[in-house]
Amino acid sequence: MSDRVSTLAIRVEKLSNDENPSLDMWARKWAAFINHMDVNGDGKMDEYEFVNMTAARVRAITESAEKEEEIKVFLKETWNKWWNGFMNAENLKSFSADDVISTEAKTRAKMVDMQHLIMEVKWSHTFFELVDTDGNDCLNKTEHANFLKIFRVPFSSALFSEADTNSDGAISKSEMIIKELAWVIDNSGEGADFYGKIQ
Ligand SMILES: [Ca+2]
Ligand SMILES: [Ca+2]
Ligand SMILES: [Ca+2]
Repeated sequence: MSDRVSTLAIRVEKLSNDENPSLDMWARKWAAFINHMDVNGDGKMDEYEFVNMTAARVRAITESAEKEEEIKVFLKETWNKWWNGFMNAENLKSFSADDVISTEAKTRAKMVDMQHLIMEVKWSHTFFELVDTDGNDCLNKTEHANFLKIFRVPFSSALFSEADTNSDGAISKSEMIIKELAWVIDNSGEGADFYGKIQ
């Protein structure tokens, strides 16, 4: 590589980071999420991985065929209504982290749509209720580990502490919902590790 070319490469890299500091966070969050959900390792999350395999993990944790069916309907609806729209596809089969990263501005704008935010609240609320086995409206470490297992994320005490915003040793429903919303819409590090430690 000539000096001129390598200087240019450094400049381009620097420029892109300076111009859009949020891109890194967005990219890292989505790379981590898709990587966890990509069971067959083809670099994409397909509909079967998102809907059926997630529902199967819910069944394994709750030991309930009824809950598996309920969550399957919810995930299918999410895929059809939101992911088709975000990816601008009528019959979306799969997408990669790069697809979400390259469409950041448009996708981010669609995600702050009020109806989408309502769905996100329902999303975190639904998964919270599924894993709050003792029904005390708080998640202990075992229950939080089960939540993470649904998304194929290994549990760690660090993840639990981050989610437990007020450090009272339990994750309340509002802590859960606020962190999940932050993961979806915030540009800063807030909620960034909600679906596992980002790289
Ligand atoms: Ca895959
Ligand atoms: Ca509980
Ligand atoms: Ca707490």
